[in-house]
Amino acid sequence: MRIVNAAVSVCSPGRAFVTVRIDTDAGISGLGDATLNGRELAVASYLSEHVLPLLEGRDPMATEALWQYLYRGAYWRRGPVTMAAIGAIDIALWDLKAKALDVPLYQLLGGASREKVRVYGHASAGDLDTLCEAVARYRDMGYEAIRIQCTPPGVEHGYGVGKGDLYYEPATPGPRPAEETWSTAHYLDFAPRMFAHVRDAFGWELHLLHDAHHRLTPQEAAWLGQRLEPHRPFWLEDVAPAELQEGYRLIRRHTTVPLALGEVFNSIYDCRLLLTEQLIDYIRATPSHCGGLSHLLKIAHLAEVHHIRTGCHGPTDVSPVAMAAMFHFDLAIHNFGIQEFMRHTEATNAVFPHAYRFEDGFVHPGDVAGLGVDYDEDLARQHPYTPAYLPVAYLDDGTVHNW
Ligand code: EZ4
Ligand code: CO
Repeated sequence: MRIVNAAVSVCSPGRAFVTVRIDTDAGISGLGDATLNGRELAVASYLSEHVLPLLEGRDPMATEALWQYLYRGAYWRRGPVTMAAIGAIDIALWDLKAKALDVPLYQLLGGASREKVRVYGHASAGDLDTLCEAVARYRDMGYEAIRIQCTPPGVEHGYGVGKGDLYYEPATPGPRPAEETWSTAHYLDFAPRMFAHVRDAFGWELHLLHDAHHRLTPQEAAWLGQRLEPHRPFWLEDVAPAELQEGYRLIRRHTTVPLALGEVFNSIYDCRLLLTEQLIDYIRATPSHCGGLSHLLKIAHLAEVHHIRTGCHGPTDVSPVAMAAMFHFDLAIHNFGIQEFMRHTEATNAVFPHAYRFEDGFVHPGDVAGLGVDYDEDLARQHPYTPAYLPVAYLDDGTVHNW
């Protein structure tokens, strides 16, 4: 079997997605997701100008060799654009390989290690009572694990607060990023009260998660972690930026709160120290942003050696193609922890019909050969690309902060 064609396309059924399709002379095709929120055209161009023309005539079953060729062969290593592009090719090749062997992809990753994949949903609101209503709505849908985000009083924009009921999308359409203001002091005052309020309302029946979205220093993160311990969060996510991995030693020394990190990581080198020193509990790296399944498997195996579990990033800015890749991965690896599962809109699901299904707080990837996802290209063409950006955050004195 040989690759005869490879193409990338960008569509916006409500939000932008970058999709790769690889075709073979055997008539089998594979799909990959190259979406990088707010930087879609950079990845599409890297793919169409520099990667896709190299694939013709190659053996699509040689997933590892092709990965190494694209990674080492570029000379310029790592980085979000490059690794999202390599990730999309790799996912498409695994899809192809599983279709060629006529098995659901998880069978090639070790087979099922569990019956189903536990997922968490996103409850958010502008005040605590509405937040409890949102938590109850997710609980009633069957979610056993729920991320809670609420706008702190005195803060103009809390991170992670959606506009609608069930859909959360942080990017806003337009030629420039939206601007938001942030106050760490108000947030630190409020976050423990938010947890206390939700625990009072729901007791211990639910796993509660929370995302600080890179806004604290390690010392502030340690302070917050201590105060959340009595409420036993499932995890506290992205409490501080991790360019300085050693910074997490400080957080770790001061709190037992479980830490999750890594949704912006694009290679194993972003988390090597975090894993080998057991500085985190859950690794958030995700296949489409982190070099595909081939690379993510290496991260998961290194994590397993150090008693760290996975918690793949699964936001709405990852298409159903990469979501399916995660569900197959989650079902197969031993050290799976939990899977983020935000809900795509009906418009998105129509463009990417898929076999994975949600039931009572869990997802199963389905038993269709390959990933179990299709791409309706005619429908996609009816949703042309619309530029959208993630917001930029400022402190109240105008200093640029981490969004
Ligand atoms: O803000 O994917 O845990 N999930 C998140 C996400 C990110 C977006 C950025 O594009 O933090 O919602
Ligand atoms: Co996050």
